[in-house]
Amino acid sequence: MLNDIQEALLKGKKDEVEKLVEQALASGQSAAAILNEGLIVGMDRLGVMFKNNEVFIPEVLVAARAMNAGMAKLEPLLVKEGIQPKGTVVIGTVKGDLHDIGKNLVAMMLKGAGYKIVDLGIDASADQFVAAARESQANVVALSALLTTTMIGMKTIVQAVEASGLKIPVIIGGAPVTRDYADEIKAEGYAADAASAVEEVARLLAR
Ligand code: B1M
Repeated sequence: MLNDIQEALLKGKKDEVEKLVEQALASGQSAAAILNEGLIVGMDRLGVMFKNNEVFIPEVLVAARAMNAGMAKLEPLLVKEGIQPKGTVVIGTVKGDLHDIGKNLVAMMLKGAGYKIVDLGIDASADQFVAAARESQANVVALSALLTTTMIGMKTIVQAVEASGLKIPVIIGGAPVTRDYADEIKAEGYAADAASAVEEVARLLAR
């Protein structure tokens, strides 16, 4: 069934992905397995096809829409109810970057772990991050970038948070981002995937 989810995702069949996710849940599959072995593997396969010019942006967009629809079905199960927030995280995809699936996943996992999330969406500027962090009295600012061209902008945001006088850490992530790059731009936190992002935020707040 997880394979069927991958296939439906590759074809961008949103309604079918939603239906298959519901069926998988009803058959006892865990939300984590559906996410990791169904939706994410499907998206990885699509990434390879995109790279090999076997699919193009329109197909990737409809698959992304199907992925988000599937994730929305899983979200209530990944998010625990009635917990006092452990802290507030302002999250967004940085300026010039429109990729939001990974960022949404990180936001969802953090929500599930008990954090309040202020999501700035995509194409978010340094000013937006600083204003939202100030307004929400955030404990952490979290930046996502999927392009080598936009990850460079993370440095501006780290510097803007520092210059604003808000004494809160910045965590960065996304496919091209590395721990070395985080060190280079003086971002205190880095995570390679959504689960590690939860651990990293907890580490930053425990200091
Ligand atoms: Co784009 N794209 N894309 N794309 N796209 C990539 C990223 C690319 C690697 C494809 C390729 O060439 N193989 C390539 C980037 C090359 C590079 O710079 N190194 C690329 C390109 C080139 C482009 C365009 C420039 C294409 C064009 O127009 N010629 C263009 C740029 C648009 C822009 O942003 N300005 C573009 C456009 C798009 C779409 C809009 C069509 C679509 C995005 C739709 C959407 O997000 N709503 C899209 C997609 C879907 C992809 C691929 C296929 C899939 C990305 C994805 O969602 N992965 C991608 C290829 C690939 O990655 N295999 C590709 C699934 C997701 C769960 O993983 O986002 O990596 P990911 O998130 C992970 C981790 O990175 C991490 O945790 C997540 C879960 O484990 N993580 C964090 C992410 N953020 C984090 C933050 C953290 C911590 C961890 O802390 C805060």
